[in-house]
Amino acid sequence: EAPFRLADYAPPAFDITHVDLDFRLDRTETRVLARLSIRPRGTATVLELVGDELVLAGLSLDGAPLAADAFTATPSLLTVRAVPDRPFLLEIETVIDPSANTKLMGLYRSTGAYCTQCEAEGFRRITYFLDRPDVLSVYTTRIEALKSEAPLLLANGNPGAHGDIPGSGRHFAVWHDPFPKPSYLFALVAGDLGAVKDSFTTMSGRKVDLAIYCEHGKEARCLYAMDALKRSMRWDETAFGREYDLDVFNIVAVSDFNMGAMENKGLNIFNDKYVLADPNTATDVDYANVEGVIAHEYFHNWTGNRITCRDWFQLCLKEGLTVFRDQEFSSDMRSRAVKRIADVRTLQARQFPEDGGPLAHPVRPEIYHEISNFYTPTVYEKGAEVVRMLQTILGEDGFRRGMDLYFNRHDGDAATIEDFLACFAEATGEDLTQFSLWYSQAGTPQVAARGEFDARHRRYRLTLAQSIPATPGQPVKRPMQIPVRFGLIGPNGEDLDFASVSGARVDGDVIHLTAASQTVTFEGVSTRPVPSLLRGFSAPVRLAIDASAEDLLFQVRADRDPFNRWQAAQTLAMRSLVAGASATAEGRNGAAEPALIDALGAVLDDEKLEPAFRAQVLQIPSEADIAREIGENVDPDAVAASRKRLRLAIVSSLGPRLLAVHTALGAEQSYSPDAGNAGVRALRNAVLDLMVASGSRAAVGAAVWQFETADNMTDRLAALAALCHAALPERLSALHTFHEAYRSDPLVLDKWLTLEASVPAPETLDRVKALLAHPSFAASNPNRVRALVGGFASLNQAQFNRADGAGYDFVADFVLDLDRRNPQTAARLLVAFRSWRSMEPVRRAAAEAALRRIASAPKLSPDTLDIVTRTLA
Ligand code: HT7
Ligand code: ZN
Repeated sequence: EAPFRLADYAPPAFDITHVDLDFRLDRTETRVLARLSIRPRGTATVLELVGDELVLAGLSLDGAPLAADAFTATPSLLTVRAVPDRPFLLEIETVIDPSANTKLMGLYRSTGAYCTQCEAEGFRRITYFLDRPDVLSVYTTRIEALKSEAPLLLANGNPGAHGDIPGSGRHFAVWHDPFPKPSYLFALVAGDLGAVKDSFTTMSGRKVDLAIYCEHGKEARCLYAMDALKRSMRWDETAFGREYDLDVFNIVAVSDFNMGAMENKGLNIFNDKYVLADPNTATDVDYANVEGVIAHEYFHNWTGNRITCRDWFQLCLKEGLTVFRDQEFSSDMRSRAVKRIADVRTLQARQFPEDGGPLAHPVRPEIYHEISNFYTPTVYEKGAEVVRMLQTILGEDGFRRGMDLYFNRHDGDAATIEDFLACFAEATGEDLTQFSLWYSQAGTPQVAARGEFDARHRRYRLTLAQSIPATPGQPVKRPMQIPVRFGLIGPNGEDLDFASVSGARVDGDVIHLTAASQTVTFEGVSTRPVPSLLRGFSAPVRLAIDASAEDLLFQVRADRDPFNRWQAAQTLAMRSLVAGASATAEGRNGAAEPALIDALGAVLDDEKLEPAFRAQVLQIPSEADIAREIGENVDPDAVAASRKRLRLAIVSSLGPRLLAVHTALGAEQSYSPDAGNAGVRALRNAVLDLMVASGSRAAVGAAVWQFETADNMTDRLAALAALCHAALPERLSALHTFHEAYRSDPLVLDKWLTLEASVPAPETLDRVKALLAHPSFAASNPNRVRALVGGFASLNQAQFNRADGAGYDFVADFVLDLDRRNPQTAARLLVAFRSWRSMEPVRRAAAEAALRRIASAPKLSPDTLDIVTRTLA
């Protein structure tokens, strides 16, 4: 199939101003009557509407059935010849089978209900349409269903008429959405669901009815999500001046969902994992995720729905911006520093490997084969970083002025990145030409920094050089505008003043690096500074700086930027870990860097620091982080050994202090998911994890005791995870107990599946294979698949990357099997292979063989074919 290219964009030849949908729901034979009010934009006389696995049951134009020679219909295309050159009404009847829809795109059944997923190209599985985001229509939806089966009938917009259909046992409801929207935002839900209801009064005094629907019996687990929704609605008013616009806002939680959630206008549909939370079943991280995803989908109402994307190349216009907005929301709700560290960890763990591997693509891609493979960390997380840089460059006020102009100017539009940037340029006078390269150049820039202090002239010179690696289709890169937030730290920990600066534009504490190399000269610097660069991670780059261990330790103790305190500790740890991995590979024993132990000890003991921050510092880089840093010829066994050894060294040096912190934090008040309370648990559990890793009997006993007596899922799971991560025999009965306790709660069992899959032991692969046949696993459910197979491939580095290739073969076989039923989820699993070229030769060959086997399999879906082809390229 030919790819889609941004350069080929052409506006649609027709508008569809109104869409009137009539659904007669049936589990296997749902009839959809679509009345489309179509208006030609130009002179085209042939109308082509796309479909996907559709069956056409009727077609008429302006009330008259079309003759057989006036159209052709295949499951994927309806062509109507000789349409009028004036507005006309096309009526299309299609028949679909929701129960057979295992792709979970279009209309399908989950949680005993009918539900839909239309982004990106699911609407074409409901009716033939101009299924592209620049066709905006006003929708009216009538739903008819058996009342006993589906007492609840929901669609986008505001509720209209509803009633019984006498003598049939059926009823109907009509919904009208006055805001023109693209088809990907269409949604319908029908079923028998429980609900929690509330209301919200907007800043202009309008009352909005709120409801969250879920499986009966789980209503109490929706209360936190409801609270998060109301806080999100208020926050968007205060932070961005954005008010909600319909009379109702509904959320439905379903258990079969390909992604996290979907922002359908007025009717968000969620993976239940991001709605349901109570202390016994959800961890603190789950609570934070629920809050973040509820906010994210709600914020899409303005950034995505009121202003949508012109085409799918512009996906980051709504996703990067909305991730930025949800990150800001969570920062305001919780600790800003800790949230930033968590977000950067995610970016580095997910986006950096993508940007450095065969699947690298620009934040705004310019070519794609299968759009559903572009819901990536680059589009989302790097997209958010680009918006954050814009804010750093323009300042908070300038950024807000640009956003206001964007909302005012483009409300109701299907917009582009150019439209977006033009608003900021106009509102602030800033030239964003060079900045816009962040949208078109893939690859993580490397910034090398070198400082030189001239005591005699009280001068500090900082040389910054950027280089951007080649990525697929982009061999050569141009220098970008990189905002480097900085401070020059003096001996007492305060930032030093300077009299003047030259060599780069410097606004306050931001250096604008714009050339390949620039030397910034600070005059009037009283003493040798320790440079603190990229504060708050002001740009998504890799910083290479030849800082001494002493300077890094000083930064951990004294930097006034908490992010860089954390970063300095990570850098110290990473140096030890990388050195340790090469030592292991060469048959030597590496030693822990003493400065690292000092740094961790200093943070551990510093009670002025928030516990959640101290917990982040204690979490040294993961095996995947270390492998990424090593970059080539990686031996995952050596990496695992190095990490294990360093953790043992930390415990052997800091043991009594770790124990003291654990004991001091022990007496906790009753469970509350708020950030402060969660932070205490995070620190205590980070300490426990380290102590258990040492294998000390007392620590293992403490973990078992915590597992057995905890009154909340966070502490219970953390104790179990510590036993699993250390592959201790005590894990076996604890895992069994855990499964027995939660056997009827699939979301909790996902945690169990992931822990089973993450045990770093050779027998894990056989256990994972056996679990595929366990009654608690279902290959039809994406959450179960991601928990077990995804958990194995992404969290168990040494076992997935086994030297005998059995880990690769297992995942490849699973992907091939799943691909026949749910190609999107299969393709996403396959992404686990993205760093195969960085492995040592034996593993590299085994991974390549598994990938080639997939590539040559017959009847691969376009999704999996696209990922495997690019991964091998
Ligand atoms: N905008 C949503 C995207 C989405 C999606 C994409 C492809 C296949 C299934 C999907 N479900 C949801 C998610 C978001 O809010 O970013
Ligand atoms: Zn989104």
